[in-house]
Amino acid sequence: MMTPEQRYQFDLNGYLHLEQAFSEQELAAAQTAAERYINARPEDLPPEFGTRDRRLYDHGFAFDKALERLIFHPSYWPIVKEFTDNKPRFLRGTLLVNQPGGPVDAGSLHCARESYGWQSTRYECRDGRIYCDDFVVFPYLYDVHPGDGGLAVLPGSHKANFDRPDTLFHGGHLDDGIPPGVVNLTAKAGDVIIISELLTHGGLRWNPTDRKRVVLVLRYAPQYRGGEGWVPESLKKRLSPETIELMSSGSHTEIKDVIQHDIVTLSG
Ligand SMILES: O=C(O)CCC(=O)C(=O)O
Repeated sequence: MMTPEQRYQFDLNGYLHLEQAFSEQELAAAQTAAERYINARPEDLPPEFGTRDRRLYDHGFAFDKALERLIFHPSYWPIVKEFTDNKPRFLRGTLLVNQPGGPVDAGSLHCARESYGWQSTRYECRDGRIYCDDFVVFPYLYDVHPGDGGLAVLPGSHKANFDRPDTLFHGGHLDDGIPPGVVNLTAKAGDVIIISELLTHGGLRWNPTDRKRVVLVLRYAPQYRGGEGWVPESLKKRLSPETIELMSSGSHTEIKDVIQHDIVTLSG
């Protein structure tokens, strides 16, 4: 179950910051795996892996079991279940990296409502529980300090009923720094930030010249929501049966086996 505190904060803000969600061992294993991916020579990587821009590393979640395991992490597994009314589907997961010498530029404000239309995405509360049909879990593998840059959000905008006027928030451009009203979320290594895709958000320029930001981007939706083809079939042979099940689509009534477990351990 989500705690009342988590529910109140997510409903109010459209995001949740879980501090120190991972154990030291989990974090160290995830960091080692991410470094192995980031530092690999392209020719040494399996064909499904790679990066076109040194910012988004394809299918990062599948690179190593230490990362794949985070799909089910107990600190947010109850949230994944609640948001989807126990019918979740894991869609895909890249590894997002801002590194000195690589792409560090700002990205503009956006959200599912603005990109795909107001009908595209739902956020509702019923019977004391939250329903959210498009959300992202961001595990942070390294510290982000105030002033570094990174994730910027417009708190409460997941419930906006009007179009965002271009005259507000620098027209959504984040190149000139953080507009008044927009909040930079700074997470420490081992923290997790969860957002609704209805929350207006973007990335501020990454400022440090001696440190990188490494964040796993795990995307979830209900199992009956459409969409295929994000993950190549050939990648699936690397994945554990529990992950394959969570990635499968399903009907409005089917309950996946994996949902019966509070703690999901990868079996293969
Ligand atoms: O943390 C960031 O850089 C923002 C990520 C973002 O905008 C997104 O995933 O859509």
